Amino acid sequence: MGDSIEKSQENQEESCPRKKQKTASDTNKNSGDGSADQSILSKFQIKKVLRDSTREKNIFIHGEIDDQEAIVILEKTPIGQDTLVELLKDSSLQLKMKNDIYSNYLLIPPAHLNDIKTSLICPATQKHVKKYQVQETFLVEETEEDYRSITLPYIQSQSFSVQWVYNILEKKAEVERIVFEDPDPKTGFVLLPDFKWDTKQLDDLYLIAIVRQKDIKSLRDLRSEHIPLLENILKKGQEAILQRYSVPACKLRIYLHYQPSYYHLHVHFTSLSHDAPGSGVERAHLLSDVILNVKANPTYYQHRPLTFTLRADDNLASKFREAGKLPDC
Ligand code: M7G
Repeated sequence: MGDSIEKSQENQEESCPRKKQKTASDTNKNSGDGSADQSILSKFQIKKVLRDSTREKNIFIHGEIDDQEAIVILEKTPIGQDTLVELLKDSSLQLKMKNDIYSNYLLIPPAHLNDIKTSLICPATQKHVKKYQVQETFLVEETEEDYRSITLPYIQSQSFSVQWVYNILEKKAEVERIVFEDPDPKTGFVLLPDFKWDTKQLDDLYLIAIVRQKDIKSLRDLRSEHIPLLENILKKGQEAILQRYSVPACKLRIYLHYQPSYYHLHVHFTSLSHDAPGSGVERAHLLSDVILNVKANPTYYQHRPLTFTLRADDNLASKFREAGKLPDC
């Protein structure tokens, strides 16, 4: 790990260029040369910092662009091992303190080694603002009956739009980022870098496999008929990542979220060495375990209580509270 993608991908750069993605928003319309995209953040009016982390070196900001709600996420990128020689040689150094054998410096790298991964959601909904705001969370256990009477009606009325998913499946967006696709309508999927990964280094490798079938909302819908689909994603996803990035299956964490944010079945592929958000036991379900569970019991995920976290301000939390499911929270 620590290798740059450019190194392991020298011959594939043509088929997978790292272009900035256009959004459907008028605000982000671009003249074709990317100039509108380049200046878009200068119009961003900051309203509130939703979250920041000195440890993760990121900040989530809520604001407006041309009267449209927007969220900007800034994140310092990891230091790639292959840039070290240049970084140490070509940066300027300012001494901050020295005491005996100990000294602190501020290193100012050349601009191209000092980039900040930047994500923009525009127009953003209130639900996006909530998603990124720091909030108290608590565990909830959802029974089969809770799913039917609380969660399902909630999903049907309030979940995030999955238009971005359809854009990928219909080749209207991120076409050049596709790493692998299987066109089979039943067992097929599209594998591509996740929104959270800038694809510059393998340390934080993060891809998602989006299934072609449109009617599988989440883990809860998985039954024995989906085993060929799940096995196909596991096998071909691993093979494609090995081929493209030279990362073997034993270095990958492959899982589904429950609850997901987007109710169109997708599988997360992250580097085992990357502490990816949402990879904890309260949300991540290993795909290999899911396959075994469904094989052992075809309706395992329909009947089994599932535990996950909810945020205090989440509308789903209010529904569980109203149903008397969160007596102490
Ligand atoms: P999730 O489990 O539904 O929710 O995962 P989470 O976002 O709370 O983890 C959806 C995954 O899709 C996340 O890892 C997102 O970063 C990723 N994602 C979301 N959007 C809107 C996009 C997108 O437009 N393109 C790509 N490539 N990935 C996305």
